[in-house]
Amino acid sequence: MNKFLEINKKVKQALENNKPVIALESTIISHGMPYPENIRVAKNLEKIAEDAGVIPATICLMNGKIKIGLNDDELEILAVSKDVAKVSRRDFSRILASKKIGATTVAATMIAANLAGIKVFATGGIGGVHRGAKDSFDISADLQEFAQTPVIVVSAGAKAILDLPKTLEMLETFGVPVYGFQTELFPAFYSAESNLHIDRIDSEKEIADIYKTNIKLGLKNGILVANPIPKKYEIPFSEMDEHIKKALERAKIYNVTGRELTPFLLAEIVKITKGSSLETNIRLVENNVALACRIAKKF
Ligand code: PSU
Ligand code: MN
Repeated sequence: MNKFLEINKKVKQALENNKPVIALESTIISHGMPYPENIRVAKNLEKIAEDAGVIPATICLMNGKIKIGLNDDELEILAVSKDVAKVSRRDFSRILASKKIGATTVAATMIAANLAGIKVFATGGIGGVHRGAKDSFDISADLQEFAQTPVIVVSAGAKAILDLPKTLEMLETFGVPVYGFQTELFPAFYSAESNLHIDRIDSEKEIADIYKTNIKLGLKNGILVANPIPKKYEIPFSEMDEHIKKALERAKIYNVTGRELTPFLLAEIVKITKGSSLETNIRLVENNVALACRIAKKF
């Protein structure tokens, strides 16, 4: 076992006894949602998993360790502290070596989950190719991670603030399978569908079977399961697009780039929609956790 790993008792026991476990990320807590909703969501996601008979493992970096499975105090620190680094692949060792607190993005959570032997991970939406990337070159490290780390990630597609066609193209280039769960249209985070076609899969078992085949073949890539938000909670794409454009303009005015951009856009959209995007964001993550639990049980 990797010497940096600190797996809590419940998760360790579950892994040793082949009981289902899912990973959860912490950037969504520290940088993706405002306080106090973030802590409420973090705890509720764990409860959804527990109620489904699955052990949740929220992941972060703390005291020079990769923590797999957090207690209430640790979740609280991530939710409240202003001093939490956003950790993607490139930041991983810096934050460990300096013993700072780091919230893990999709990329970093995949690395940690894979080290711990956790196969399924639920999040909101993955990072991807930003709009305007042909000038800014801003492409999330999440995409590269999928090319090299064998974890199943359940997500409501990619965040609608992104360039979705280019995000799918990039995933294809990296050899990353994207499966629509009971849909052939790529979900657009706040909206249940975009007009982009992906391969459809109808059962949790098929996803587990594909993962197992992939591993037997010696392939190292992850798998993206795109799970649409239930229609009754969605904000239609046409409506959302207006808000996103406004948020993007503000990012330009304030010259927000790099790792600050995604958290800035999410927070602006919450302001512009007077909180309704946050409500939608919460619903879709809950929905993803529920599906991740059902997939984890197929192993
Ligand atoms: N999805 C959300 N909220 C978030 C994120 C995703 O609903 O905060 C985070 C994830 O941790 C994802 C990260 O990995 O945003 C992508 O950031 P960037 O574009 O800087 O790579
Ligand atoms: Mn970026």
